[in-house]
Amino acid sequence: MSGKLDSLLTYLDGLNGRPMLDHLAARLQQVQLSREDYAEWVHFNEQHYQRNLVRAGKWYHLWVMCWRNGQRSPIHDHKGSACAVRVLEGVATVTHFARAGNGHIKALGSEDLGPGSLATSSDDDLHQISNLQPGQADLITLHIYTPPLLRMGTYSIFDSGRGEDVWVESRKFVTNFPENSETPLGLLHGWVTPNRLFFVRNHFPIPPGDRHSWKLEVGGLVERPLTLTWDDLCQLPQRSVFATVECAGNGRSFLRERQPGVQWGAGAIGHAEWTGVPLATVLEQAGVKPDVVELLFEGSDRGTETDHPEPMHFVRSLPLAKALDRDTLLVTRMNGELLTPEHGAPVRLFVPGWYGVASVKWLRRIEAINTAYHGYYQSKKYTIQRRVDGQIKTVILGPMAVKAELVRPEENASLGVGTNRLFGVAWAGEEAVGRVEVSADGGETWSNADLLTAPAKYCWSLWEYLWEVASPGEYTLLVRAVSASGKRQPDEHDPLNGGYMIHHVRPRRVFVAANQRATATSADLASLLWDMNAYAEENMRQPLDIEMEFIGGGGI
Ligand SMILES: Nc1nc2c(c(=O)[nH]1)N[C@H]1C(S)=C(S)[C@@H](COP(=O)(O)O)O[C@H]1N2
Ligand SMILES: [Mo]
Repeated sequence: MSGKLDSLLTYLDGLNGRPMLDHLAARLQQVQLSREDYAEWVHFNEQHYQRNLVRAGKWYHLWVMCWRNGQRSPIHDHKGSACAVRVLEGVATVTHFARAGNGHIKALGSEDLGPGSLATSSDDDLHQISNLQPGQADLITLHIYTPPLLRMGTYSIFDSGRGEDVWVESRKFVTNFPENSETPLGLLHGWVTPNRLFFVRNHFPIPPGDRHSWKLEVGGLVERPLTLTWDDLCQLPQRSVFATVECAGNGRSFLRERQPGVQWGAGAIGHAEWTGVPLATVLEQAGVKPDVVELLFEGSDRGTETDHPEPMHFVRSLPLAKALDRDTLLVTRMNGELLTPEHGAPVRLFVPGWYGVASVKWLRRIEAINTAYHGYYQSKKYTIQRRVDGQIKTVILGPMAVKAELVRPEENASLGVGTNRLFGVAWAGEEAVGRVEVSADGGETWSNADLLTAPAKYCWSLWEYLWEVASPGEYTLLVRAVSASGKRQPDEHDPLNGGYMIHHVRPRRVFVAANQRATATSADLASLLWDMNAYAEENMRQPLDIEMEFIGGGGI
Protein backbone atom coordinates (compact mmCIF):
# COMPACT_ATOMS: atom_id res chain seq x y z
CA MET A 1 0.00 0.00 0.00
CA SER A 2 1.36 3.39 -0.92
CA GLY A 3 2.63 5.70 1.77
CA LYS A 4 0.67 8.66 0.49
CA LEU A 5 -2.69 6.95 0.40
CA ASP A 6 -1.88 5.57 3.84
CA SER A 7 -2.40 8.87 5.64
CA LEU A 8 -5.80 9.29 3.99
CA LEU A 9 -6.74 5.73 4.91
CA THR A 10 -5.63 6.25 8.49
CA TYR A 11 -7.95 9.25 8.70
CA LEU A 12 -10.82 7.31 7.10
CA ASP A 13 -10.30 4.24 9.29
CA GLY A 14 -10.45 6.53 12.32
CA LEU A 15 -13.93 7.80 11.48
CA ASN A 16 -16.62 6.76 13.91
CA GLY A 17 -19.50 8.52 12.25
CA ARG A 18 -20.35 10.48 9.17
CA PRO A 19 -17.82 13.35 8.84
CA MET A 20 -18.68 16.89 7.76
CA LEU A 21 -18.42 17.07 4.01
CA ASP A 22 -15.99 20.00 4.11
CA HIS A 23 -13.64 18.13 6.48
CA LEU A 24 -13.64 15.23 4.12
CA ALA A 25 -13.02 17.47 1.14
CA ALA A 26 -10.14 19.19 2.94
CA ARG A 27 -8.52 15.83 3.69
CA LEU A 28 -8.88 14.69 0.13
CA GLN A 29 -7.44 17.97 -1.11
CA GLN A 30 -4.36 17.63 1.12
CA VAL A 31 -2.99 14.38 -0.26
CA GLN A 32 -0.37 14.72 -2.98
CA LEU A 33 -0.64 11.71 -5.24
CA SER A 34 1.31 10.53 -8.23
CA ARG A 35 0.47 7.60 -10.52
CA GLU A 36 2.60 5.10 -8.61
CA ASP A 37 0.57 5.75 -5.46
CA TYR A 38 -2.62 4.42 -7.05
CA ALA A 39 -1.31 2.42 -10.03
CA GLU A 40 -2.53 -0.88 -8.60
CA TRP A 41 -6.13 0.34 -8.84
CA VAL A 42 -5.94 1.64 -12.39
CA HIS A 43 -8.03 -0.79 -14.45
CA PHE A 44 -10.11 0.25 -17.42
CA ASN A 45 -13.01 -1.55 -19.00
CA GLU A 46 -13.85 -0.97 -22.65
CA GLN A 47 -17.61 -1.38 -22.08
CA HIS A 48 -18.24 0.92 -19.13
CA TYR A 49 -16.40 3.04 -16.64
CA GLN A 50 -14.59 0.90 -14.14
CA ARG A 51 -14.81 1.20 -10.36
CA ASN A 52 -11.81 -0.21 -8.48
CA LEU A 53 -12.18 -0.54 -4.73
CA VAL A 54 -9.15 0.60 -2.74
CA ARG A 55 -10.60 -0.16 0.65
CA ALA A 56 -14.00 -0.66 2.27
CA GLY A 57 -14.22 0.44 5.89
CA LYS A 58 -17.06 0.66 8.32
CA TRP A 59 -17.67 4.35 7.60
CA TYR A 60 -16.33 4.74 4.06
CA HIS A 61 -15.48 3.25 0.72
CA LEU A 62 -12.50 4.56 -1.25
CA TRP A 63 -12.52 3.93 -5.01
CA VAL A 64 -10.33 4.70 -7.98
CA MET A 65 -12.52 5.07 -11.07
CA CYS A 66 -11.21 4.80 -14.61
CA TRP A 67 -13.01 6.28 -17.59
CA ARG A 68 -12.19 5.73 -21.24
CA ASN A 69 -12.99 8.63 -23.50
CA GLY A 70 -16.76 8.93 -23.95
CA GLN A 71 -17.69 6.85 -20.90
CA ARG A 72 -20.23 8.28 -18.46
CA SER A 73 -21.82 7.34 -15.17
CA PRO A 74 -25.61 7.09 -15.11
CA ILE A 75 -27.42 10.20 -13.90
CA HIS A 76 -27.61 9.29 -10.26
CA ASP A 77 -27.90 10.26 -6.64
CA HIS A 78 -26.35 8.68 -3.54
CA LYS A 79 -29.20 8.48 -1.10
CA GLY A 80 -27.81 8.28 2.42
CA SER A 81 -24.21 8.94 1.49
CA ALA A 82 -21.94 11.89 0.83
CA CYS A 83 -19.20 11.82 -1.75
CA ALA A 84 -15.97 13.71 -2.39
CA VAL A 85 -14.21 13.29 -5.74
CA ARG A 86 -10.71 14.28 -6.69
CA VAL A 87 -9.57 14.29 -10.31
CA LEU A 88 -6.27 12.41 -10.56
CA GLU A 89 -5.63 12.46 -14.32
CA GLY A 90 -7.52 14.11 -17.17
CA VAL A 91 -10.55 16.38 -17.08
CA ALA A 92 -13.89 15.26 -15.63
CA THR A 93 -17.15 16.81 -16.77
CA VAL A 94 -19.66 16.98 -13.94
CA THR A 95 -23.24 17.73 -14.97
CA HIS A 96 -25.84 18.70 -12.40
CA PHE A 97 -29.54 17.95 -12.75
CA ALA A 98 -32.79 18.94 -11.09
CA ARG A 99 -36.47 18.06 -11.35
CA ALA A 100 -38.33 20.16 -13.90
CA GLY A 101 -41.94 21.29 -13.46
CA ASN A 102 -43.37 18.17 -15.12
CA GLY A 103 -41.28 15.87 -12.95
CA HIS A 104 -38.72 15.07 -15.64
CA ILE A 105 -35.01 15.61 -15.11
CA LYS A 106 -33.37 18.69 -16.59
CA ALA A 107 -29.69 19.61 -16.78
CA LEU A 108 -28.66 22.69 -14.82
CA GLY A 109 -25.17 22.92 -16.23
CA SER A 110 -21.80 21.29 -16.50
CA GLU A 111 -18.36 22.07 -15.14
CA ASP A 112 -15.01 20.76 -16.30
CA LEU A 113 -12.65 19.73 -13.50
CA GLY A 114 -8.96 19.45 -14.29
CA PRO A 115 -6.28 17.39 -12.52
CA GLY A 116 -6.23 18.06 -8.78
CA SER A 117 -9.72 19.60 -8.63
CA LEU A 118 -12.27 18.49 -6.14
CA ALA A 119 -16.05 18.10 -6.23
CA THR A 120 -18.45 17.08 -3.49
CA SER A 121 -22.04 15.98 -3.50
CA SER A 122 -24.40 14.75 -0.87
CA ASP A 123 -27.45 12.54 -0.70
CA ASP A 124 -29.95 13.71 -3.27
CA ASP A 125 -27.70 15.83 -5.52
CA LEU A 126 -28.46 14.53 -8.98
CA HIS A 127 -25.40 14.39 -11.16
CA GLN A 128 -23.41 12.61 -13.82
CA ILE A 129 -19.68 12.33 -14.42
CA SER A 130 -18.39 11.96 -17.98
CA ASN A 131 -15.11 11.82 -19.85
CA LEU A 132 -15.66 14.23 -22.75
CA GLN A 133 -12.06 15.30 -23.37
CA PRO A 134 -10.74 15.91 -26.86
CA GLY A 135 -8.84 13.09 -28.56
CA GLN A 136 -8.78 9.74 -26.81
CA ALA A 137 -7.69 11.01 -23.38
CA ASP A 138 -8.49 8.83 -20.35
CA LEU A 139 -9.81 10.07 -17.02
CA ILE A 140 -8.93 8.78 -13.54
CA THR A 141 -10.77 9.93 -10.41
CA LEU A 142 -10.58 9.14 -6.69
CA HIS A 143 -13.87 8.87 -4.76
CA ILE A 144 -14.68 8.70 -1.05
CA TYR A 145 -18.20 7.72 -0.02
CA THR A 146 -19.24 8.05 3.58
CA PRO A 147 -21.07 6.21 4.95
CA PRO A 148 -20.35 3.50 2.35
CA LEU A 149 -22.52 3.86 -0.71
CA LEU A 150 -24.50 0.65 -1.04
CA ARG A 151 -27.14 1.66 -3.52
CA MET A 152 -27.49 4.52 -5.96
CA GLY A 153 -30.69 5.70 -7.58
CA THR A 154 -30.44 6.22 -11.33
CA TYR A 155 -32.45 8.52 -13.58
CA SER A 156 -33.02 9.18 -17.26
CA ILE A 157 -33.72 12.46 -19.04
CA PHE A 158 -36.50 10.75 -21.02
CA ASP A 159 -39.04 10.20 -18.25
CA SER A 160 -39.90 11.24 -14.74
CA GLY A 161 -39.32 7.83 -13.17
CA ARG A 162 -36.56 6.69 -11.00
CA GLY A 163 -34.46 4.09 -12.79
CA GLU A 164 -33.13 0.86 -11.36
CA ASP A 165 -31.16 0.94 -8.18
CA VAL A 166 -27.56 0.09 -8.86
CA TRP A 167 -26.07 -2.00 -6.10
CA VAL A 168 -22.51 -1.42 -5.15
CA GLU A 169 -20.97 -4.70 -4.16
CA SER A 170 -18.86 -5.07 -1.08
CA ARG A 171 -18.86 -6.81 2.26
CA LYS A 172 -20.92 -5.19 5.03
CA PHE A 173 -18.56 -4.04 7.76
CA VAL A 174 -19.53 -4.69 11.37
CA THR A 175 -16.15 -3.65 12.82
CA ASN A 176 -13.11 -2.05 11.21
CA PHE A 177 -10.17 -3.12 13.36
CA PRO A 178 -9.85 -5.97 12.91
CA GLU A 179 -12.16 -6.45 9.94
CA ASN A 180 -15.36 -8.28 10.73
CA SER A 181 -17.74 -8.05 7.83
CA GLU A 182 -20.79 -9.82 6.48
CA THR A 183 -21.67 -11.27 3.12
CA PRO A 184 -24.28 -8.84 1.67
CA LEU A 185 -27.08 -11.40 1.45
CA GLY A 186 -29.25 -9.06 -0.61
CA LEU A 187 -26.78 -9.47 -3.46
CA LEU A 188 -26.80 -13.28 -3.42
CA HIS A 189 -28.22 -14.86 -6.50
CA GLY A 190 -26.00 -17.84 -7.21
CA TRP A 191 -24.76 -20.93 -5.47
CA VAL A 192 -21.21 -19.76 -4.81
CA THR A 193 -20.39 -16.61 -2.84
CA PRO A 194 -17.82 -14.52 -4.74
CA ASN A 195 -14.62 -14.18 -2.72
CA ARG A 196 -14.83 -10.41 -2.54
CA LEU A 197 -18.27 -10.66 -0.92
CA PHE A 198 -17.48 -13.59 1.39
CA PHE A 199 -17.77 -12.64 5.08
CA VAL A 200 -14.61 -12.09 7.13
CA ARG A 201 -14.13 -12.97 10.80
CA ASN A 202 -10.82 -11.82 12.29
CA HIS A 203 -9.90 -11.76 15.97
CA PHE A 204 -6.61 -9.97 15.36
CA PRO A 205 -5.10 -7.85 12.60
CA ILE A 206 -4.20 -9.76 9.43
CA PRO A 207 -0.61 -11.03 9.97
CA PRO A 208 2.13 -10.23 7.45
CA GLY A 209 3.62 -12.98 5.29
CA ASP A 210 3.24 -14.42 1.82
CA ARG A 211 3.65 -17.75 0.08
CA HIS A 212 7.34 -17.17 -0.63
CA SER A 213 8.23 -16.86 3.04
CA TRP A 214 5.53 -19.29 4.28
CA LYS A 215 6.55 -22.37 6.24
CA LEU A 216 4.40 -24.95 7.97
CA GLU A 217 5.86 -26.86 10.88
CA VAL A 218 4.40 -30.26 11.72
CA GLY A 219 5.60 -31.45 15.10
CA GLY A 220 4.65 -32.86 18.48
CA LEU A 221 3.94 -36.59 18.68
CA VAL A 222 4.98 -37.51 15.15
CA GLU A 223 7.63 -39.91 13.86
CA ARG A 224 9.14 -37.43 11.39
CA PRO A 225 8.73 -33.72 12.24
CA LEU A 226 8.41 -31.72 8.99
CA THR A 227 8.78 -28.21 7.70
CA LEU A 228 6.82 -27.64 4.49
CA THR A 229 7.26 -24.71 2.10
CA TRP A 230 4.67 -23.47 -0.40
CA ASP A 231 6.42 -25.39 -3.17
CA ASP A 232 6.47 -28.60 -1.09
CA LEU A 233 2.75 -28.25 -0.47
CA CYS A 234 1.91 -27.53 -4.11
CA GLN A 235 3.67 -30.74 -5.15
CA LEU A 236 1.15 -32.86 -3.24
CA PRO A 237 -2.13 -34.02 -4.81
CA GLN A 238 -4.96 -31.55 -4.30
CA ARG A 239 -8.69 -31.92 -4.08
CA SER A 240 -11.69 -29.61 -3.92
CA VAL A 241 -14.69 -29.54 -1.64
CA PHE A 242 -17.73 -27.29 -1.96
CA ALA A 243 -18.90 -26.22 1.47
CA THR A 244 -20.85 -23.63 3.39
CA VAL A 245 -19.18 -21.80 6.27
CA GLU A 246 -21.07 -20.07 9.03
CA CYS A 247 -19.57 -18.17 11.94
CA ALA A 248 -20.80 -19.64 15.21
CA GLY A 249 -21.98 -16.17 16.29
CA ASN A 250 -23.98 -15.49 13.11
CA GLY A 251 -27.32 -13.87 13.98
CA ARG A 252 -26.19 -12.78 17.45
CA SER A 253 -27.69 -9.29 17.08
CA PHE A 254 -31.18 -10.84 16.77
CA LEU A 255 -31.06 -12.46 20.23
CA ARG A 256 -33.51 -11.01 22.71
CA GLU A 257 -30.89 -11.05 25.44
CA ARG A 258 -27.77 -9.26 24.26
CA GLN A 259 -24.72 -11.51 24.16
CA PRO A 260 -21.13 -10.28 24.11
CA GLY A 261 -19.11 -10.55 20.89
CA VAL A 262 -19.40 -9.24 17.36
CA GLN A 263 -23.02 -8.21 16.80
CA TRP A 264 -23.60 -10.13 13.58
CA GLY A 265 -26.73 -9.84 11.50
CA ALA A 266 -27.56 -12.75 9.24
CA GLY A 267 -24.60 -12.44 6.88
CA ALA A 268 -21.75 -14.32 8.57
CA ILE A 269 -22.21 -17.15 6.06
CA GLY A 270 -20.90 -18.03 2.62
CA HIS A 271 -20.51 -20.94 0.24
CA ALA A 272 -17.36 -21.60 -1.77
CA GLU A 273 -15.22 -24.20 -3.45
CA TRP A 274 -12.18 -24.93 -1.27
CA THR A 275 -9.11 -26.43 -2.90
CA GLY A 276 -6.02 -27.78 -1.20
CA VAL A 277 -4.04 -30.76 0.02
CA PRO A 278 -5.82 -33.20 2.33
CA LEU A 279 -4.43 -32.71 5.83
CA ALA A 280 -4.24 -36.53 6.07
CA THR A 281 -1.58 -36.58 3.33
CA VAL A 282 0.73 -34.36 5.36
CA LEU A 283 -0.03 -36.21 8.59
CA GLU A 284 0.86 -39.50 6.87
CA GLN A 285 4.19 -38.04 5.80
CA ALA A 286 4.89 -37.00 9.37
CA GLY A 287 3.64 -40.27 10.88
CA VAL A 288 1.21 -39.59 13.73
CA LYS A 289 2.14 -41.65 16.83
CA PRO A 290 -0.42 -44.18 18.14
CA ASP A 291 -1.38 -42.28 21.31
CA VAL A 292 -2.34 -39.05 19.49
CA VAL A 293 -5.94 -37.92 20.11
CA GLU A 294 -5.98 -34.38 18.74
CA LEU A 295 -4.16 -32.14 16.31
CA LEU A 296 -3.44 -28.55 17.23
CA PHE A 297 -3.43 -25.73 14.64
CA GLU A 298 -1.78 -22.36 15.13
CA GLY A 299 -2.35 -19.25 13.01
CA SER A 300 0.37 -16.64 12.68
CA ASP A 301 -2.04 -13.88 13.80
CA ARG A 302 -1.57 -12.70 17.33
CA GLY A 303 -3.06 -10.28 19.84
CA THR A 304 -4.90 -9.80 23.13
CA GLU A 305 -8.49 -9.94 24.34
CA THR A 306 -9.92 -7.78 27.13
CA ASP A 307 -10.03 -10.81 29.42
CA HIS A 308 -6.69 -12.11 28.15
CA PRO A 309 -4.10 -9.29 28.29
CA GLU A 310 -1.20 -11.62 27.43
CA PRO A 311 -0.64 -11.72 23.65
CA MET A 312 -1.61 -15.08 22.14
CA HIS A 313 -1.87 -16.73 18.75
CA PHE A 314 -5.14 -18.01 17.36
CA VAL A 315 -5.05 -21.74 18.18
CA ARG A 316 -7.62 -24.50 17.81
CA SER A 317 -7.59 -28.29 17.86
CA LEU A 318 -9.42 -31.07 15.99
CA PRO A 319 -10.12 -34.62 17.09
CA LEU A 320 -7.96 -37.13 15.17
CA ALA A 321 -10.86 -38.61 13.18
CA LYS A 322 -11.94 -35.25 11.71
CA ALA A 323 -8.31 -34.30 11.05
CA LEU A 324 -7.81 -37.52 9.05
CA ASP A 325 -11.05 -37.12 7.07
CA ARG A 326 -10.05 -36.76 3.43
CA ASP A 327 -12.27 -33.66 3.08
CA THR A 328 -10.31 -31.74 5.74
CA LEU A 329 -7.88 -29.66 3.69
CA LEU A 330 -4.88 -27.38 3.84
CA VAL A 331 -6.47 -24.85 1.54
CA THR A 332 -4.62 -22.64 -0.95
CA ARG A 333 -7.51 -21.67 -3.23
CA MET A 334 -11.05 -20.43 -2.75
CA ASN A 335 -13.37 -20.56 -5.76
CA GLY A 336 -10.36 -21.25 -7.93
CA GLU A 337 -8.45 -18.16 -6.87
CA LEU A 338 -5.44 -18.05 -4.56
CA LEU A 339 -6.60 -17.19 -1.04
CA THR A 340 -6.67 -13.48 -0.28
CA PRO A 341 -5.08 -12.15 2.93
CA GLU A 342 -8.39 -11.67 4.75
CA HIS A 343 -9.37 -15.31 4.15
CA GLY A 344 -6.09 -16.70 5.49
CA ALA A 345 -3.45 -16.52 2.72
CA PRO A 346 -1.30 -18.28 1.88
CA VAL A 347 -2.66 -21.44 3.56
CA ARG A 348 -5.56 -22.11 5.91
CA LEU A 349 -7.04 -25.18 7.45
CA PHE A 350 -10.51 -25.98 6.13
CA VAL A 351 -12.87 -28.20 8.13
CA PRO A 352 -16.01 -28.75 6.03
CA GLY A 353 -19.33 -28.86 7.84
CA TRP A 354 -17.97 -27.26 11.01
CA TYR A 355 -18.44 -23.74 12.29
CA GLY A 356 -15.88 -21.39 10.73
CA VAL A 357 -13.83 -21.10 13.91
CA ALA A 358 -12.34 -24.57 13.26
CA SER A 359 -10.81 -23.46 9.96
CA VAL A 360 -7.65 -21.76 11.22
CA LYS A 361 -6.38 -19.08 8.84
CA TRP A 362 -2.72 -18.12 8.21
CA LEU A 363 -1.72 -21.62 9.34
CA ARG A 364 1.90 -21.92 10.46
CA ARG A 365 2.14 -24.84 12.87
CA ILE A 366 0.48 -28.21 13.46
CA GLU A 367 1.16 -30.22 16.60
CA ALA A 368 0.06 -33.77 17.40
CA ILE A 369 -0.97 -34.16 21.07
CA ASN A 370 -2.20 -36.95 23.32
CA THR A 371 -4.55 -34.92 25.53
CA ALA A 372 -7.65 -32.83 24.94
CA TYR A 373 -6.62 -29.25 24.17
CA HIS A 374 -8.05 -26.40 26.23
CA GLY A 375 -7.32 -22.91 25.00
CA TYR A 376 -8.87 -19.49 24.88
CA TYR A 377 -10.70 -19.92 21.56
CA GLN A 378 -11.80 -23.42 22.40
CA SER A 379 -12.64 -23.52 26.11
CA LYS A 380 -13.31 -19.93 27.03
CA LYS A 381 -14.95 -18.85 23.76
CA TYR A 382 -16.83 -20.86 21.12
CA THR A 383 -18.38 -23.22 23.63
CA ILE A 384 -21.99 -23.98 24.51
CA GLN A 385 -23.55 -25.68 27.51
CA ARG A 386 -25.39 -28.98 27.51
CA ARG A 387 -27.35 -30.74 30.22
CA VAL A 388 -25.94 -34.22 30.69
CA ASP A 389 -27.41 -36.43 33.46
CA GLY A 390 -28.75 -33.38 35.25
CA GLN A 391 -25.36 -31.66 35.13
CA ILE A 392 -24.43 -28.65 33.01
CA LYS A 393 -21.39 -29.41 30.88
CA THR A 394 -19.35 -27.19 28.59
CA VAL A 395 -19.22 -28.48 25.04
CA ILE A 396 -16.83 -27.41 22.27
CA LEU A 397 -18.59 -26.38 19.05
CA GLY A 398 -18.14 -28.73 16.11
CA PRO A 399 -20.53 -29.24 13.17
CA MET A 400 -22.87 -26.42 12.13
CA ALA A 401 -26.53 -26.81 13.03
CA VAL A 402 -29.28 -27.06 10.40
CA LYS A 403 -30.55 -23.64 9.32
CA ALA A 404 -32.43 -21.82 6.59
CA GLU A 405 -32.08 -18.15 5.78
CA LEU A 406 -34.70 -16.12 3.92
CA VAL A 407 -32.71 -13.83 1.62
CA ARG A 408 -35.57 -12.09 -0.19
CA PRO A 409 -37.95 -10.38 0.51
CA GLU A 410 -36.29 -8.20 3.12
CA GLU A 411 -37.81 -7.30 6.50
CA ASN A 412 -40.75 -4.88 6.10
CA ALA A 413 -40.77 -5.29 2.32
CA SER A 414 -43.87 -4.11 0.52
CA LEU A 415 -45.21 -6.91 -1.70
CA GLY A 416 -48.18 -7.21 -4.01
CA VAL A 417 -51.30 -9.34 -4.17
CA GLY A 418 -50.65 -12.34 -6.42
CA THR A 419 -47.50 -14.46 -6.67
CA ASN A 420 -44.43 -13.43 -4.66
CA ARG A 421 -41.13 -15.24 -4.81
CA LEU A 422 -39.40 -16.14 -1.55
CA PHE A 423 -35.74 -17.01 -2.04
CA GLY A 424 -33.06 -18.19 0.31
CA VAL A 425 -30.37 -20.64 1.30
CA ALA A 426 -30.32 -23.58 3.74
CA TRP A 427 -27.53 -25.77 5.08
CA ALA A 428 -27.08 -28.63 7.53
CA GLY A 429 -23.43 -28.84 8.63
CA GLU A 430 -21.83 -32.14 7.64
CA GLU A 431 -25.15 -33.35 6.25
CA ALA A 432 -27.13 -32.38 3.17
CA VAL A 433 -30.35 -30.40 3.49
CA GLY A 434 -33.44 -32.63 3.46
CA ARG A 435 -36.13 -30.04 2.85
CA VAL A 436 -37.09 -26.44 3.49
CA GLU A 437 -40.54 -25.51 4.77
CA VAL A 438 -42.29 -22.15 4.57
CA SER A 439 -45.21 -20.76 6.56
CA ALA A 440 -46.97 -17.50 5.74
CA ASP A 441 -49.47 -17.70 8.60
CA GLY A 442 -47.19 -17.57 11.61
CA GLY A 443 -46.62 -21.34 11.76
CA GLU A 444 -50.19 -22.71 11.43
CA THR A 445 -49.54 -24.37 8.09
CA TRP A 446 -46.30 -25.24 6.33
CA SER A 447 -45.47 -25.92 2.68
CA ASN A 448 -42.35 -27.34 1.09
CA ALA A 449 -40.12 -24.91 -0.78
CA ASP A 450 -38.42 -26.02 -4.01
CA LEU A 451 -34.73 -26.82 -3.73
CA LEU A 452 -33.01 -25.17 -6.70
CA THR A 453 -29.71 -26.97 -6.20
CA ALA A 454 -29.38 -30.68 -5.51
CA PRO A 455 -28.80 -31.25 -1.79
CA ALA A 456 -25.20 -32.27 -1.11
CA LYS A 457 -23.11 -32.96 1.98
CA TYR A 458 -21.61 -29.73 3.47
CA CYS A 459 -23.36 -27.58 0.85
CA TRP A 460 -26.07 -25.06 1.13
CA SER A 461 -29.06 -25.48 -1.12
CA LEU A 462 -30.68 -22.52 -2.78
CA TRP A 463 -34.46 -22.68 -2.40
CA GLU A 464 -37.48 -20.74 -3.55
CA TYR A 465 -41.17 -20.68 -2.85
CA LEU A 466 -43.82 -19.05 -4.99
CA TRP A 467 -46.18 -17.61 -2.44
CA GLU A 468 -49.74 -17.00 -3.59
CA VAL A 469 -51.38 -14.29 -1.55
CA ALA A 470 -54.97 -13.19 -2.11
CA SER A 471 -55.54 -10.42 0.41
CA PRO A 472 -53.56 -7.37 1.41
CA GLY A 473 -52.27 -6.94 4.95
CA GLU A 474 -49.36 -7.67 7.26
CA TYR A 475 -47.87 -11.18 7.12
CA THR A 476 -45.30 -13.10 9.14
CA LEU A 477 -43.11 -15.40 7.09
CA LEU A 478 -41.35 -18.34 8.72
CA VAL A 479 -38.80 -20.61 7.10
CA ARG A 480 -37.23 -23.73 8.56
CA ALA A 481 -34.88 -26.38 7.25
CA VAL A 482 -34.77 -30.09 8.01
CA SER A 483 -31.52 -32.02 7.48
CA ALA A 484 -31.30 -35.20 5.41
CA SER A 485 -31.38 -37.29 8.61
CA GLY A 486 -34.40 -35.38 9.96
CA LYS A 487 -32.88 -32.76 12.26
CA ARG A 488 -35.10 -29.68 12.35
CA GLN A 489 -34.53 -26.06 13.34
CA PRO A 490 -35.90 -25.21 16.79
CA ASP A 491 -38.60 -22.56 17.28
CA GLU A 492 -36.66 -20.72 19.96
CA HIS A 493 -33.00 -20.01 20.71
CA ASP A 494 -31.65 -22.42 23.31
CA PRO A 495 -30.36 -20.26 26.21
CA LEU A 496 -27.70 -22.92 26.84
CA ASN A 497 -26.14 -21.92 23.52
CA GLY A 498 -25.41 -18.39 24.81
CA GLY A 499 -24.20 -16.23 21.94
CA TYR A 500 -23.45 -19.17 19.62
CA MET A 501 -25.25 -21.67 17.39
CA ILE A 502 -28.14 -19.32 16.69
CA HIS A 503 -30.42 -21.26 14.37
CA HIS A 504 -33.96 -20.91 15.66
CA VAL A 505 -36.74 -19.95 13.25
CA ARG A 506 -36.75 -16.17 12.93
CA PRO A 507 -40.04 -14.55 11.84
CA ARG A 508 -39.99 -11.91 9.14
CA ARG A 509 -42.71 -9.32 8.72
CA VAL A 510 -43.77 -8.20 5.25
CA PHE A 511 -46.65 -6.10 3.95
CA VAL A 512 -48.90 -6.93 1.03
CA ALA A 513 -50.33 -3.76 -0.51
CA ALA A 514 -53.80 -3.71 -2.06
CA ASN A 515 -52.79 -1.54 -5.00
CA GLN A 516 -49.78 -3.67 -6.01
CA ARG A 517 -49.88 -6.79 -8.23
CA ALA A 518 -47.17 -9.42 -7.91
CA THR A 519 -46.50 -11.80 -10.79
CA ALA A 520 -43.29 -13.55 -9.78
CA THR A 521 -42.07 -16.59 -11.67
CA SER A 522 -39.62 -19.23 -10.60
CA ALA A 523 -35.85 -18.92 -10.99
CA ASP A 524 -34.21 -19.24 -14.33
CA LEU A 525 -32.47 -22.54 -13.68
CA ALA A 526 -30.26 -22.21 -16.71
CA SER A 527 -28.76 -19.04 -15.30
CA LEU A 528 -28.24 -20.67 -11.91
CA LEU A 529 -26.40 -23.55 -13.52
CA TRP A 530 -24.38 -21.09 -15.48
CA ASP A 531 -23.54 -19.43 -12.22
CA MET A 532 -22.27 -22.69 -10.77
CA ASN A 533 -20.05 -23.34 -13.74
CA ALA A 534 -18.90 -19.82 -14.13
CA TYR A 535 -18.01 -19.04 -10.55
CA ALA A 536 -14.33 -19.40 -11.31
CA GLU A 537 -14.50 -16.95 -14.19
CA GLU A 538 -16.58 -14.64 -12.05
CA ASN A 539 -13.87 -14.58 -9.45
CA MET A 540 -11.15 -14.09 -12.02
CA ARG A 541 -12.70 -10.87 -13.22
CA GLN A 542 -11.16 -7.58 -12.29
CA PRO A 543 -11.97 -6.70 -8.70
CA LEU A 544 -15.44 -5.29 -8.28
CA ASP A 545 -16.54 -4.52 -11.79
CA ILE A 546 -20.14 -3.90 -11.04
CA GLU A 547 -22.60 -3.70 -13.86
CA MET A 548 -23.51 -0.31 -15.21
CA GLU A 549 -24.49 -1.34 -18.67
CA PHE A 550 -27.42 0.98 -19.03
CA ILE A 551 -25.22 4.02 -19.23
CA GLY A 552 -26.30 4.93 -22.76
CA GLY A 553 -29.00 7.55 -23.12
CA GLY A 554 -28.13 9.42 -19.96
CA GLY A 555 -26.19 12.25 -21.56
CA ILE A 556 -27.10 15.68 -22.72
N1 LIG B 1 -5.93 -17.59 12.45
C1 LIG B 1 -7.24 -17.34 12.55
N2 LIG B 1 -8.10 -18.21 12.00
C2 LIG B 1 -9.43 -17.99 12.06
C3 LIG B 1 -9.96 -16.87 12.74
C4 LIG B 1 -9.02 -15.94 13.29
O1 LIG B 1 -9.39 -14.91 13.85
N3 LIG B 1 -7.69 -16.22 13.18
N4 LIG B 1 -11.33 -16.70 12.82
C5 LIG B 1 -12.12 -17.94 12.71
C6 LIG B 1 -13.55 -17.73 12.65
S1 LIG B 1 -14.34 -17.45 14.12
C7 LIG B 1 -14.25 -17.88 11.47
S2 LIG B 1 -15.94 -17.77 11.45
C8 LIG B 1 -13.56 -18.14 10.20
C9 LIG B 1 -13.94 -17.10 9.17
O2 LIG B 1 -13.28 -17.33 7.95
P1 LIG B 1 -13.31 -16.15 6.85
O3 LIG B 1 -12.84 -14.88 7.50
O4 LIG B 1 -12.43 -16.61 5.73
O5 LIG B 1 -14.75 -16.04 6.40
O6 LIG B 1 -12.14 -18.13 10.34
C10 LIG B 1 -11.67 -18.76 11.51
N5 LIG B 1 -10.26 -18.89 11.47
MO1 LIG C 1 -16.58 -17.56 13.73
